Amino acid sequence: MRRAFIVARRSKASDTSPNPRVGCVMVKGGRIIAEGAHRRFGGAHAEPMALHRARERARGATAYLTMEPCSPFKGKKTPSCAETLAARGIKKVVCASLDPNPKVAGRGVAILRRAGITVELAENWTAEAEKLNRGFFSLMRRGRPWVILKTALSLDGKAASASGKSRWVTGPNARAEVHRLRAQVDAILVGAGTVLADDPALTAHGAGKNPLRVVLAGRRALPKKARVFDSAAPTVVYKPKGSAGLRAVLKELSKRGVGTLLVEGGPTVHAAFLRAGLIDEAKVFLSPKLLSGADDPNTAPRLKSPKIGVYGDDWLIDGVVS
Ligand code: AOF
Ligand code: ZN
Repeated sequence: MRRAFIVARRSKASDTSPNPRVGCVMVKGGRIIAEGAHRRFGGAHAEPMALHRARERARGATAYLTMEPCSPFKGKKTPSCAETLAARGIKKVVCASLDPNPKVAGRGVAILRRAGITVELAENWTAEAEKLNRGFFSLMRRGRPWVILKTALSLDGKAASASGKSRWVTGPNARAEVHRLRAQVDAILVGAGTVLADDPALTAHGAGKNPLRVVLAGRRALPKKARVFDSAAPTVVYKPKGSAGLRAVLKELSKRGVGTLLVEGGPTVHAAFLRAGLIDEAKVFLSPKLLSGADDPNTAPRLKSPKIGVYGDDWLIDGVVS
């Protein structure tokens, strides 16, 4: 099963989205005979990819799957994997999770069992299977994306200098990680305040596919020349009212197939999402700078070679200021 997850992770979440990443490893006589992964949305599923490589050796083999094989349903783009596995003489199937898609949800397992195949649910792998496809599980179970709050703060908790400058709080390595993060999510959201103050491009800057860009409009007009409106990726603008409005935005994004959403801020937008209970995960970048009272983040005082101490769930970050 560990191998099936490695194989699944070779696909990029942004390539299969809103479909899940799935890995399949076929074993016979204690040896791996074939592997396969779902590579892109609308393309072959993990199971036929592995079956193709296994050829006639598939008969009598055990298939390890990160998710239950699919059953037939209306509007499907590919043949049903449960039926295909049965037709090819697979003897046993071990899956890390069921398929949360209500159109499948156990029907795949039922098809296998009816065909006389032994099916095992590897419960110790289920949490890992959900982690592999946060967006897909969230869309299928809650009808809304998995929402990640991202922020970059100075050590004294500021997102910008006293004069309002936010370029740059964190260094180039942290920023490169943000670009990689953007390439992994389906959409990225900011408030109008961030567009007006920072004029961010909100692209992956070459780290991968650019996500859909989402701007929450306020009272102030958004400049047509803002970088978020360039041709690098599509951009949508919403004007939500209150937490019901935010939920409606998430519903709209789900309909567009957005499984994972990165909320980059600013603080007003973060607060609104948090108040509405709509944040699932947070990524907080901390810089060793002290921005309180600083005009320019690039010349602000900072800790030199800081040490981190861990006290329960708290940290002490200690260093000489230079
Ligand atoms: C599998 N193996 O590798 C994946 C599965 O439109 P389709 O035919 O691509 O079907 C999409 C659905 O299939 C998707 O919503 C999910 O329920 C399941 N994904 N199933 O057996 C795979 N990617
Ligand atoms: Zn399938």
